[in-house]
Amino acid sequence: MSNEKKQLTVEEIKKKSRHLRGAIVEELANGKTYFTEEGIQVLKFHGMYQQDDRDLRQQLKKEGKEKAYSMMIRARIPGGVLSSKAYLTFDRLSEQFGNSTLRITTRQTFQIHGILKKDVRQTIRSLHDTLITTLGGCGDQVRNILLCPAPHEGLFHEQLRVQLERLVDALSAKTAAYHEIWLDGEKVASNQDDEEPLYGQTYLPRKFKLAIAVEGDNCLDVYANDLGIVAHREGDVVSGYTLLVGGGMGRNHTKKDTYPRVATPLCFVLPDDLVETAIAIVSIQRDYGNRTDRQHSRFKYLLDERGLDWFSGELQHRLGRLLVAPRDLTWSQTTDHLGWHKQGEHTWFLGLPIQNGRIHNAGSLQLKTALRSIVERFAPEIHLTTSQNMLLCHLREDDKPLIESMLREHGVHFVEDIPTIERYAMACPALPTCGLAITESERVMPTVLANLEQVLVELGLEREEISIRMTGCPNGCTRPYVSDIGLVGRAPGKYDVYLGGDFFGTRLNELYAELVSLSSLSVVLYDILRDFRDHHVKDERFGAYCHRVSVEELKKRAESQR
Ligand code: SRM
Ligand code: SF4
Repeated sequence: MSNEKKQLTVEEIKKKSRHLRGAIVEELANGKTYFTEEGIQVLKFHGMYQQDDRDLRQQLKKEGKEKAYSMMIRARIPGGVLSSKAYLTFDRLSEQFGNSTLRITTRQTFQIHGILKKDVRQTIRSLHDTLITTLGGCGDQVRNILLCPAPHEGLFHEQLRVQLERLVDALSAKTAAYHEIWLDGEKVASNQDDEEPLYGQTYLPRKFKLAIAVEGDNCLDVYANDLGIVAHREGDVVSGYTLLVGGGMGRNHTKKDTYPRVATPLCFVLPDDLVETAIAIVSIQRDYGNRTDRQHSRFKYLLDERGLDWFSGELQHRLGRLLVAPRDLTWSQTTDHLGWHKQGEHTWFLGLPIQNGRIHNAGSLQLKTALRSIVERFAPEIHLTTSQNMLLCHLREDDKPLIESMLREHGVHFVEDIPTIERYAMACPALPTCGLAITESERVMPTVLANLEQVLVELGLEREEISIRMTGCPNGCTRPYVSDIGLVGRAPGKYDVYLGGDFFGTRLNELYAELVSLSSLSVVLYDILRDFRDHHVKDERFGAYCHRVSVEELKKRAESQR
């Protein structure tokens, strides 16, 4: 019941907010260290979350003090591409106002944690000066749109970038509230519906995610998106797109009717029809998506409740034409773009592995300092990847040796220096910043990987490409349900283990073991990895092996050995 009340409240807050104005200006001026619940909901649309340091919570409570509030600010960086100037601004702001770290997210953008309420406006202004917005970083609207980050030259990639811009333009919130509140302070007297032609007063029932992948290479987990767009190539041009609908990872341990879902192929569209079709798809979710139960408001539930036939019919009706059948999709790679790659005739890009996307200085690893020096000196364009890594682009061949030595001097690891298991690993921020975390994730991942690496070395499997993803709760922020091994926080210190996913991200994995403690994780995985080593068929990957043998059978085998 209280759930229902809360959900209705979010809808009411949106409606009352006059296109995302709410009382933010007044709250910014009230001298308090935190925003009200109403303010928090509106601020999400502006790209920020109110958080508190969960490491300090108990102690502060004991001392009768207020929580250590701060804001996490998430930018919107379509396709993850930003200028060197913008990078240096993020770097500076994280030092000046944040917790001195920068976090690359699983959706190709940056988050800065730890910004005090009083510094939010200055942070947003500085980002705006380098053409970065935070509007649309979070909230019930279309989120940062993903695009394969490889900076390849050529018409095909150029066409994808243009298409991305068109989608961003068509699907972004148009409210003037962002400018009014954060930038010029001028009130644009408008409360008309035409201020938001697509979203109206209440925006979408929930977040909505899009990604554009290149046929054959699912480097960005296109199946985990509400609307996945797969570009087909003919010669050096885009011949059209296959659209996939209804992907999403979020679930809740206590609500059985919530579940992760991989997107379903829907139709094929010609390049000129893509934007119009995307708008129509988003508008169906806007009009029919569940607005009374936020646990059931994602697009995937609308599709499952009404069926794909209903959805196709409604879409055809809105478009005024029949849908064309989707093309068959085959995936042969999930490139992470790490290492040195030729970009054009005279330029290179370097993909750097960034553990859990966290850019910081810690002991002998002076990653943040190294990147700052390189960006200042060589001004590369920066591309962020969906696996929390970073590409330094447009580098000159002659500069390669110096760049390498600058990175090495600062203890930065190249892809060839890290264990293969680390290369394909991701962990979400979880504690101490995430208000929804049940367990640790990012902070314990290095230990989990070190233990697992020992097992892999012992079994001679250290070169095996296995994707492993950890989260501190079932929401699925690192997309753990489409990886070979998913570790999902279930209770303090305990994780559910999922197996049998697909390295290419096309299939959900299945629950293998529940409530496993951190120290037992590698023990639990040892026997299965050994069986895999001894019995997999040629070229069969770990996830595919678990799927073929079946997770049920693996469980039985484990039980019989107890
Ligand atoms: Fe997420 C909520 C972090 C990608 C599903 N996510 C959160 C919040 C904002 C917690 C909150 O609501 O208070 C987390 C902030 C933690 C912190 O301290 O920074 C958070 N999510 C992240 C990031 C930073 C994880 C990371 O390791 O990079 C990712 C930011 C992406 C971005 O730039 O926009 C992130 N989140 C995802 C993904 C992956 C994706 O989109 O490809 C998912 C699964 C896909 C999906 O949406 O279904 C995801 N996050 C969620 C959910 C579950 C939504 C649902 O349908 O139930 C929540 C909770 C919610 O929305 O109620 C959530
Ligand atoms: Fe927080 Fe859960 Fe997302 Fe991790 S998966 S960042 S714990 S919401």
